[in-house]
Amino acid sequence: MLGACPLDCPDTCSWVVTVRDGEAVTMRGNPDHPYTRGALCVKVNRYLEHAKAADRILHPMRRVGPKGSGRFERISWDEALDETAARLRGIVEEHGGEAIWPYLGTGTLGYLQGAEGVAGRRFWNVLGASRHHLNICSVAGNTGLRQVNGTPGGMDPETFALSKLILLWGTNTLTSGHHLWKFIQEARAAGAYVVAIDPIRTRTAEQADEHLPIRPGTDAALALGLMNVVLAEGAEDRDYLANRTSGWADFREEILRYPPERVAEITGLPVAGIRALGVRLAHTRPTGIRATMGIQRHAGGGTAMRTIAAIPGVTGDWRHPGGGIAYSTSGHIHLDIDTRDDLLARPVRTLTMTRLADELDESVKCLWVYGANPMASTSDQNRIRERLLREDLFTVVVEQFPTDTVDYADIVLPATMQIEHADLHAGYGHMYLMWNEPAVEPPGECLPTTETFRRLAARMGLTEPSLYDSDLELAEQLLSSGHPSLEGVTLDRLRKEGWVRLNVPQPFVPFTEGFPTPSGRLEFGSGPAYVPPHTASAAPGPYPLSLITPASHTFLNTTFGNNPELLRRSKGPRVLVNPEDAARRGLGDGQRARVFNGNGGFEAVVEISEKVRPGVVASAKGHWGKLSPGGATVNAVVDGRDADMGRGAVYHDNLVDLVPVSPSSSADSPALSP
Ligand SMILES: Nc1nc2c(c(=O)[nH]1)N[C@H]1C(S)=C(S)[C@@H](COP(=O)(O)OP(=O)(O)OC[C@H]3O[C@@H](n4cnc5c(=O)[nH]c(N)nc54)[C@H](O)[C@@H]3O)O[C@H]1N2
Ligand SMILES: Nc1nc2c(c(=O)[nH]1)N[C@H]1C(S)=C(S)[C@@H](COP(=O)(O)OP(=O)(O)OC[C@H]3O[C@@H](n4cnc5c(=O)[nH]c(N)nc54)[C@H](O)[C@@H]3O)O[C@H]1N2
Ligand code: SF4
Ligand SMILES: [Mo]
Repeated sequence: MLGACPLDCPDTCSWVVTVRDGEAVTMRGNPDHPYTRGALCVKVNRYLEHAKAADRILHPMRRVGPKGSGRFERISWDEALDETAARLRGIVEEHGGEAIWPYLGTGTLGYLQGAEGVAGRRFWNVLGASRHHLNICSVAGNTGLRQVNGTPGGMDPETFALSKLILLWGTNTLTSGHHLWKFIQEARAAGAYVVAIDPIRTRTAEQADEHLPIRPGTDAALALGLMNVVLAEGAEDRDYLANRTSGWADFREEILRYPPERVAEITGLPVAGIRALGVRLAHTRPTGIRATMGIQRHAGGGTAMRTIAAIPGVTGDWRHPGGGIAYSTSGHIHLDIDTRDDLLARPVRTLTMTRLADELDESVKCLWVYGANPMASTSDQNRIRERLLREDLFTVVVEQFPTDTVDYADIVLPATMQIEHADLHAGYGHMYLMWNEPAVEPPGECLPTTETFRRLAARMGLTEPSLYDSDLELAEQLLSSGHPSLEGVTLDRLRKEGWVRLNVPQPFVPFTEGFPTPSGRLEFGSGPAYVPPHTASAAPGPYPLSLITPASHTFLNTTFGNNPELLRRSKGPRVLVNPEDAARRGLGDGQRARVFNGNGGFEAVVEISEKVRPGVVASAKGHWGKLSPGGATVNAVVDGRDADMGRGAVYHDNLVDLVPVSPSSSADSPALSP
């Protein structure tokens, strides 16, 4: 049976599930898919094991212990639907629909069951619920790119095979979307030079030809410095600048304010290294830039993406296959996401995902969490916990596993996993649409998100017909936008073939006919081209270390955080500390430390390493608090603060300090040992 990986990963792999006697027995990467080419990853290789795990939630449950205790009794779906329907109706009548916060995360990106299609939106519109701004991941970068190119969409990642210089900029390819690596290797075989720009010497940086260990949050300054060298070399593409871009005169002035010497001071990189890369950039066509979400999780993250996106405008790289910038291909996907906002009786407020701690106030009476694990994945964890303990808050969590968030639920509803439901997907790192056919029956009483909403609508007596559309009807509607890129892409074909490439040329070179901006040109824009990170602008204070919290190699966000083997392989929670910073604090390798700031703290095992520069520490996201010593995750120290664009999150832009934890103080920790 052909399916697709639902996880929030650019690669959206095609998989083949073998079913014997109604049971899924093997799952393999589809060898025929041009991007998957037969491989899954260290995480999803355990998907079947995970789907059968002993801790899988199989039945609806009602809280019996105090909030946060995670103590539940099994109830029937009938009881669960009666109770949730009655509570929702009561809340709408007494407080209005906006007292409901439908908190949808990225547990699945499916267009039917998850984030990309905003599952449940019709239902919430009929109730008049608050709007949920899913800003947790990529919004600052999307906004910055849109200002320049008119869309976050850029290069087809497959065309990196044709690049001659590849900048892996704030992206850990081998961990967070490794299928791109094949195309990078192809380019290398043809002579390409690969540079990683990352404060951490990641496994990707280790494989690159060169690694620039930049000071966090200073990438826009580096981009300006590189363009400064391009101008000094006289290598800007004057024809492209004159005919295909707008705002060049002003932007050129901005570039001239950033000579390599100044950029070296800001970025902490050597002048010679900046100049050498600038010269290389000036004379290597095509240059392909792979920048993903890492660089935009900063105070100036949107601006960083905007300024980096200016580079191909200056070099004219958009002329060539293998040139330009690739952030997310989502801008090239033109499915008809009909959110049915016409069903709203009146405009409603918007609540922001990463501001759960601030915005979950008395005005919210029901928090409906689905596809999300905010107690582990969202900033300002300690304040979220306080909010979730509120007695008059009705919390429903729709889940597959007993996560940190489930512990705070009043009602828990069991959700299907990908092999058990239908869904439509599009990669955000490739150019294919994918169909996921259910391979097996759901275990226990698990239901797909779509079916849960249909049943709840019926129990509430809602009469809007579109609330009862079937999964296949929803998929047909999504495919019916009439956009030329979907010509020939039908549901029948998807179901038969598993995946279909968008109807675009191969190789795909975007913007040859102009940019989807107001001027039709690449827009350099105005305003500051570099916004310093919080960690640089904050006055010297009690927390001197800059913390990065990147993707874990063994988890996908907090998904798989409870898989015993992947947890063991993560060796975590761990924190990377430079030898200088460790010595100053009397920290030894392998010792447990508390990482803390004014928000709170979490515990991690110290790994002393030159992989991080002095002043920078790193600890991966994805661990569950309840399985960690001390009961908290990295997000206990992450501020609930907005990036410069789109209210993006600032996961890599926080100040902390470390102290050793004496063995006695954590001996009574409820957690597994790492
Ligand atoms: N294995 C695995 N894969 C994943 C995920 C996962 O949790 N695990 N998460 C998925 C999700 S949700 C997403 S959004 C993507 C994210 O994928 P990535 O964009 O790769 O996200 P991060 O790991 O946050 O950051 C990437 C790199 O940016 C670096 N970085 C941080 N700050 C800066 C900076 O200021 N400048 C520069 N130049 N580099 C910086 C980090 O050190 C890190 O190595 O990956 C997806 N893939
Ligand atoms: N410190 C730090 N924190 C981060 C980040 C970081 O870089 N650093 N990155 C952020 C990013 S990029 C992202 S995208 C967010 C992700 O944060 P979340 O959106 O909270 O995603 P997950 O933590 O993976 O939790 C998803 C949950 O959805 C469940 N799930 C999966 N499929 C389904 C389904 O079909 N139905 C239902 N009901 N549930 C399902 C899974 O079991 C899982 O528990 O985390 C953010 N958190
Ligand atoms: S997590 Fe990414 S690399 Fe792993 S199977 Fe899913 S799409 Fe492929
Ligand atoms: Mo994400």
